[in-house]
Amino acid sequence: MNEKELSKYLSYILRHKPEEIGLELDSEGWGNIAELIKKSQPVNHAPLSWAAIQAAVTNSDKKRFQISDDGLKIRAVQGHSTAAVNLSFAEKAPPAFLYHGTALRFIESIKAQGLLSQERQYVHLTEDQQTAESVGSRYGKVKIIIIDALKMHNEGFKFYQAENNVWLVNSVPVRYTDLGDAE
Ligand code: HQG
Repeated sequence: MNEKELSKYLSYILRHKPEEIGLELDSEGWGNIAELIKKSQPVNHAPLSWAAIQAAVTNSDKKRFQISDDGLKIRAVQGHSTAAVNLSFAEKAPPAFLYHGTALRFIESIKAQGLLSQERQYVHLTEDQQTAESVGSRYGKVKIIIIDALKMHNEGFKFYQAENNVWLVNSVPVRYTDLGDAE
């Protein structure tokens, strides 16, 4: 596995399917690295190395992963869909506006339902339009949605920020977006 493949593999196991290799994650998302290496071996013919894992963590463009202070455990800092994990994010007031990049073809549905977390635990938002652009373009022709985040927060919605600065919220009603009021 090259570094990109390893990063995708780590995302898959640590965010979505730890059970696929029988890896136990605690509620904060931590899994034991030695166990991850051992249990990955049947899936990945060449054994993963500590150094490769460390490099994938350090070089992750979005800082997706974290290694524990004692060096023994690893977790994804956001993006989970697995019910085994429930990270205890601290609530935080967001900036005035946040961005969400999506595909143009999802817009009608988003206008009808607002932004929903879909398979993941939260809707992911960013302060950075460039990031929103690249996130949205994974699914097709991109559309950037502007979210009136501080207003939402002031009206009672809880916002969280992951270690890698991604903003998280349970859902975004369409009235807080620049898509119009229809709900
Ligand atoms: C869309 C990446 C129809 C939503 C990024 C998105 C992010 C709706 C898709 C992280 C909808 C879900 C997450 C509705 C939302 N109707 N479509 N009502 N509400 N959607 O991948 O935000 O590279 O689960 O717009 O950096 O794209 O993986 O979420 O297009 O932080 O580390 O449903 O993934 O990080 O897609 O991306 P996703 P996302 P990584």
